Amino acid sequence: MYTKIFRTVIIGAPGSGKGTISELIVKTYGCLHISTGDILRQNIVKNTDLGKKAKQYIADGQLVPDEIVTKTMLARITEVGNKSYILDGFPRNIAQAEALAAREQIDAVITLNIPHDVIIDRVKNRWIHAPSGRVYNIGFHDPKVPGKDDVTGESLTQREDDKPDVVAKRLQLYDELMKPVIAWYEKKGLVATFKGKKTKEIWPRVELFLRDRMNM
Ligand code: G5P
Ligand code: MG
Repeated sequence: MYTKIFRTVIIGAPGSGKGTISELIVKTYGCLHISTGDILRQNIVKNTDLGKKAKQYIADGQLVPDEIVTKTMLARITEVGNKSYILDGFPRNIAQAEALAAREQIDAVITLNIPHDVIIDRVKNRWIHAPSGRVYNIGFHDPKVPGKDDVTGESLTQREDDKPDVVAKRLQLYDELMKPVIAWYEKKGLVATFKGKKTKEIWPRVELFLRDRMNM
């Protein structure tokens, strides 16, 4: 367990493995995983005001408006308090990056660079347990019982935004909005980029990078 506070942002296209790598970071370093998409999907399942506002944007592959997301994420970060965390899915544009920087000092930014054809293949096989955010993939990380969550036994679902036309839109939006955000963090000397097709090849490199940044 790492004892100093360390705040990481993970950036990558839809389906690039941000959630998967974040879970490995959580297991290895004991920090918290704060995922915007998971928070929004949990609110959709519970049909909260936030969920009702976010639902259509997500289904269409559009960003949920900044004022809603930034407020939600900064509130979550306040709740977390003085703990190490990995931020997944936030910031998503320069306005969000600036709002975050005004509040928090980020120690490292991991970017995942996975070919789009690999991503398109992967998300076809993605199944999730929306209430918890647990993610499965047929042939890569299968549930113990087909179609059921390992922990609760509840049914798994596919994401509304994993339909091929919506995935294409999300990939295009990612390229457009995230290049400037990555350049913005690069100027601050925070970025490490990991290229590859498989999480099992990328993860050992991410682990080494974090170990080095944390001076472990
Ligand atoms: P999300 O939820 O942030 P995305 O699009 O950024 O969504 P996504 O789709 O959740 O990212 P990921 O987390 O990068 O992808 O990938 P993952 O789930 O870990 O891995 C993808 C699949 O591949 C999984 O099934 C996994 O098991 C499998 N896999 C992993 N590694 C391998 C491997 O090596 N091999 C194989 N075969 N499979 C593997 O955002 C969703 C929406 O919420 C809104 C937007 O509408 C957004 O579109 N939103 C925001 N709106 C405004 N501002 C923000 N900051 C917002 N954040 C979210
Ligand atoms: Mg994710």
